[in-house]
Amino acid sequence: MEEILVYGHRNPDSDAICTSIAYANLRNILKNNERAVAVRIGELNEETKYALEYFGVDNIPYVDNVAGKKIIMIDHNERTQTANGFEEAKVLELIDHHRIANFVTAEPLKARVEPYGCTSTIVCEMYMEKNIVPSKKMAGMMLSAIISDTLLFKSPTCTQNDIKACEYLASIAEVDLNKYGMDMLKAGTNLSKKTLKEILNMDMKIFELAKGRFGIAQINTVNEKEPLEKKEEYLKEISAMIEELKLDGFMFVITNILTNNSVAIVSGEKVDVIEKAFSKSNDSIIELPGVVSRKKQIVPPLTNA
Ligand SMILES: [Mn+2]
Repeated sequence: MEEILVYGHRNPDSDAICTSIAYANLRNILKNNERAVAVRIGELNEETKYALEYFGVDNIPYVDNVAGKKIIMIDHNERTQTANGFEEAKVLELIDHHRIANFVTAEPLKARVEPYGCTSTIVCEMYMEKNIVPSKKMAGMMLSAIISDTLLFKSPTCTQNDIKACEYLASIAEVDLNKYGMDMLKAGTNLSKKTLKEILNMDMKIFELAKGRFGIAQINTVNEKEPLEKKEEYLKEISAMIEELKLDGFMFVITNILTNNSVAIVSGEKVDVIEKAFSKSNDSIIELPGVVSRKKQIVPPLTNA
């Protein structure tokens, strides 16, 4: 049987992983002449591990290169965020909730893009359109992705569709959204086993903007003082990444999931562009009060700057 790889972006988060699992499941329920296989192109973070363990879902295989494969892209479309060998793959479908940028395919494709808070909300609606009730496990995957991307509905990216889908999924999965959501988000703030370099790469995306190539990494925390105490060490690692990835600027955004404020450690030749987008840095630090969403509150001002 022909295999179709379903995968989310590099440095995968819960949306990239859990939505790939839920969508591969839906494809397999609907079609039987091909087999959709959810795969990942990076390591699971602690939050996603928590979600998979809680709902008893197996980890998915790691794939290094998608050349020659049929693929379905989830939760991303930018070239810098997708798999190696993308140019030699056949893109069947795209399901996403990000801006469209640097996305070129050789052939026509099916695309479903909505300005929702999470890709799983789109996939949940696809289940509903086909009159398929997701299993408890799949409902658990989708609601975990929605909680993660919307920070339990607190992100400005969150829409009524996300809340409605998440509440519907919680009724199937039989979880208390607030209790499970906080436990899952907190699991993601556990960085004790990680090196600084790993922390910076956990959720780092590269954006090609008019003014240059910017790396934006984001972590969730319940106490931003801890990472800020290691600022000088982080700046050293960031310099190495700027060199290695040929970046013009870098923002390391530390988001407090209890207060919903962020603070960023910034660096690079074009730090002035970052300052123009937000505010002057003080000793490589920019305060970002009320900012929790990279997609809606960081990338657009940086693009405009
Ligand atoms: Mn997402």
